[in-house]
Amino acid sequence: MLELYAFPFSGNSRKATIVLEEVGAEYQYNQIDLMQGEQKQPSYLEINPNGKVPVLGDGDLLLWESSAILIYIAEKFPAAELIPTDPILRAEMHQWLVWQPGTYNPPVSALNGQLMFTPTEQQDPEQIATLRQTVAANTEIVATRLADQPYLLGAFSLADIVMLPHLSAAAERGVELSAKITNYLARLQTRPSWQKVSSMTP
Ligand SMILES: N[C@@H](CCC(=O)N[C@@H](CS)C(=O)NCC(=O)O)C(=O)O
Repeated sequence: MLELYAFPFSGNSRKATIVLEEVGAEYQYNQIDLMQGEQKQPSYLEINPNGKVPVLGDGDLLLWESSAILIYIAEKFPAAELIPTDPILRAEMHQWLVWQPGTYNPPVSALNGQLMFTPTEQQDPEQIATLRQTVAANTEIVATRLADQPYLLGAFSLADIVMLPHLSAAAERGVELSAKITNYLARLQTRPSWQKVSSMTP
C-alpha cells in the first residue's frame, strides 16, 4: 500500500494528500508531527534526509518533493486525468509545479511564520505588508492565466492541486485577492479532496 508521511497543517503535505484523494488511492497516512520536531529524528531522516514532509512510499521508492509526488501519483492513476495529454499544456503544468514551490510558496510561508508562529508583539508589520503585496502580485499571475477558464489549464489538473493549499493560506493570512481568484479558490475548495484535507487535524 502507498504510504504518505505528512502533517495535516503542512501545505506541501496537503498537496500530496489532495492528489491521493483525487485519484481514489488507498494509502496509509503516517503523521510526522512537525510541532514535536519528529521530522528531524534520525529514524525519519532515513526516510527523508531533508528532514521535511511530505514523503511518499511505494514499495522500495521513498519519494520527497511534493511536485514529484503529484506527478508520480497522477501517472500511476491515469484514469483520474490529472495530467493534460496536450504536450503544450503538459509543459505548462510542469511550469506551475516548479513555480509554486520555488516562487509562490516562500512568501506565503514567511507570512505564515509571522502571523501564526511569531508572538504578536514581535511581529514586523512592515514585513507583513511587503509579504502580502508580494503574494498578491504573484497571485495575479495566476489570475491572468485563468482568464475566463474555471481551472488553470482549462480542465482540472495538477496545476490547480499544486496551487490550492498555499492559495488558501494566502486568503487566510489577509492577502488581498481579486474576484477572479476568490471565485477560483471557492471552486477548488468545494472539491471533496479539499474538504477532507482541510478538516484533518494532528
Ligand atoms: N520543496 C519541498 C518543501 C517541503 C517543506 O518545506 N515542508 C515543510 C512543511 S510544509 C516542512 O517539512 N517543514 C519542517 C522543517 O523544515 O523542519 C516540497 O515541496 O515538498
